[in-house]
Amino acid sequence: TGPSVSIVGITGAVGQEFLSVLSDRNFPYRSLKLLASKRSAGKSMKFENRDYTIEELTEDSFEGIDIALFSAGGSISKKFGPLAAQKGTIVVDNSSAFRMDENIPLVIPEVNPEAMAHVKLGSGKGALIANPNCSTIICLMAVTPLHRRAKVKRMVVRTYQAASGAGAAAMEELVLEGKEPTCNIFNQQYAFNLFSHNAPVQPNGYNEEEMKLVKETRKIWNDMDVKVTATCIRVPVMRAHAESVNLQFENPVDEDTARDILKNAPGVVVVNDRASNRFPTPLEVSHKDDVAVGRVRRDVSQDGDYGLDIFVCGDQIRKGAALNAIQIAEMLL
Ligand code: 2RA
Repeated sequence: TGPSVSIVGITGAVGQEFLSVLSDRNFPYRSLKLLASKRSAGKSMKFENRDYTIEELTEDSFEGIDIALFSAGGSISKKFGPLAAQKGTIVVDNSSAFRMDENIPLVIPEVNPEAMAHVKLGSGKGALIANPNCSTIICLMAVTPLHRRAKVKRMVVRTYQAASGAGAAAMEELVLEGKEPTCNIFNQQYAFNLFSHNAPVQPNGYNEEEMKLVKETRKIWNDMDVKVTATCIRVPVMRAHAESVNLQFENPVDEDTARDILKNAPGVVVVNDRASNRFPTPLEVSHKDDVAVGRVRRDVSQDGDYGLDIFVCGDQIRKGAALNAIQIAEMLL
């Protein structure tokens, strides 16, 4: 029983995390097909006591597949995503290929499940569903419960993004083991350093990662008026992003109420121990499902209870990618 599932990009960090999440959540799949490029085809893998052979991704890969989880980069998604959907497969895509397409839902299950209400498993109709960018998911997991209560007018985000978001090779560059730091992945030294995010800078001076936060937030909240600005920084941390978020609200929300709202928010834990100066860290959220929020405080630069500062950390590979995609797949069951 359960749907037939395929994973596109099984050799990548997110591809591998799809397997861990499927297993951790006992996702009820009927069959599993592992797809990758020609280079990896033929290799064998063990998963849940079964042997699998990685198959080459081709136009025929989606015959009889109910759900396909894609994480193999934008160009593969653009080529094979629509093809799979035409064959009746529901594609959950982790790339940026379809995120801003107005006909394709961009979904965080805890935030806007209604956006994919029209997608039905077993209807014979395929579909594309986009997974938001990791920094957007982690930010909106914490901010949306507050937005529901007091309506965010303006949001200022500063990110501290981990190596995992740039792929397995960037993570390896941080494993020094006595070696001198190298500059193989970015155009400058990564270990013991930090720099403006490596995404291309646009004519308006923002890089693409920053504009993803602006545009994806508007689409997910279905609020074209919300003001968002962001500065994204790559830091030498392995696999969890941190974000400092300043909020301006339309309606008042005091600090204690905000903390209570966050404590009750699904997928969120509050780590806010002022007395011992303990707040969320990337290390503590690594390999965890929940996003951690702390430093919850009234913004003293704003009048009354109309402004808050918070600090958020979330595992980039898990909630920022694989877990969110599999939660989307679970909503189809
Ligand atoms: C990052 N945007 O740079 C990536 C992950 N999706 O962290």
